[in-house]
Amino acid sequence: MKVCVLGLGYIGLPTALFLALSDHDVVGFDINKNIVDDLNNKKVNIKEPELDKIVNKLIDEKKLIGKTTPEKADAFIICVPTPLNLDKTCNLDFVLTALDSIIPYLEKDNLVIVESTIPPGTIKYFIKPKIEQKGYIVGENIYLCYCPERVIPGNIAIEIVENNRIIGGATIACAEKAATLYKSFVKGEISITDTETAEMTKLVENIYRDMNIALSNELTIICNELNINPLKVIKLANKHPRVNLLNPGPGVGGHCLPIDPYFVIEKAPESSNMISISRKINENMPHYIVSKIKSLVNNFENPKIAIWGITYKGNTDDARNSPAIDIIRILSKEGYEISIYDPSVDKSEFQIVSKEETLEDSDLLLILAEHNKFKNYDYISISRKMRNPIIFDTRNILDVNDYTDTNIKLFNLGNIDYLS
Ligand code: SAJ
Repeated sequence: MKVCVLGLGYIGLPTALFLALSDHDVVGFDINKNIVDDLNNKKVNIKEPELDKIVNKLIDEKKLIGKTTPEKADAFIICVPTPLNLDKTCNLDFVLTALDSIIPYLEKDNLVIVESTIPPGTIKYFIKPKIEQKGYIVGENIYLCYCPERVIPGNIAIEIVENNRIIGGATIACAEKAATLYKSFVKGEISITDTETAEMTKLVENIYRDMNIALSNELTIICNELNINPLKVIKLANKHPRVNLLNPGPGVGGHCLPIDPYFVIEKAPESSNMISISRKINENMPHYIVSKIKSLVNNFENPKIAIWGITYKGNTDDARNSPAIDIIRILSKEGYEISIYDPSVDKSEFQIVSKEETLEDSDLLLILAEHNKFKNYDYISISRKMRNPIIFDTRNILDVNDYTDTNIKLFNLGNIDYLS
């Protein structure tokens, strides 16, 4: 097939690459000329293992080309962002603009697929009518589907092939046509359903995760109040064969978990109780962390805080909606002297300095992302470079037992209200 992938970001670019690897002719379209030029110059501008190896070959073999205008194709796959509006409803502008941009090129029997995360009903009430306005009949002479992705950043090259996928078709014929395309590169199970079920399922997956983390975060606050170590409680509870609590942390970031729950809340605000409360708990975690930081440094005059890791989780360069950014903003607003180190981030709105520079005259080392690199450092020699050797490891990457007989005072979310 000839496939036009719209949006060359974290999802669109790998999708374009793996379709081209499976012998389809792929046009990667993006409104950003720099991204298109990068692709044509064989440059992958997202930090994702394995992709740069693939892109060279595909561009050389002319199986993949980047363009700033769409063109005629057999299938169109929309992979553009769906951010939150200020009122926390879904902003469909990018999806609808992408759709408008392909409508002049649509031909009979084309397949149109949306992969962007969208509220339930979007395909039925927004996308389908726009296509049918042009005289097509969905399911008869044009095929329309919602096919959400499930890949985790950092492991996309493997998960895009191996994960199970859902295909929501406007009709069964639509879903079957899309299934044929996805089967060309997906090894996971492909389940066919209707568009609204697929839209809701995608959201439920991330809501489940957000609520699970919220429960761990709330238990952390409660246990610390009761002088019980929450990390020990969670570890022991997870030994039950049917319990799987996720890790508490400084908050929930990225472009999925902090956003997707609101796409359900906007459709059923009166009934979305647990979903809303979970969001509030996770959104409050940066404030909880700051309150604990204050109790650690407030005895010092002009305390200096070394912040390590600003990404939304470990081993990514992505700082979108990172709780670390919230923590940095709160600390800066309150006048704390901070300096920031993150070995995986090249560009940031904040000044990033070397790890040595952050440690100089510091009173607290605050770890906010679980980069593997951080796990292998020698914290005994690191602590010697600090003015006060206090570490607050919000990601539980260091083992408290390794530091009991050292000069380091190591706190994590398990012992922040007392030293265990
Ligand atoms: N987090 C915790 N505790 C945990 C796990 C995560 O605090 O135990 C935090 C992370 O630090 C991060 C946030 O939650 O700030 C989200 O991280 P994540 O690893 O759960 O998810 P993402 O956003 O990187 O990717 C998710 C994935 N969803 C699921 O695993 C259900 C991915 O599969 C989805 O494709 C992706 O969202 C998406 O695009 O929807």
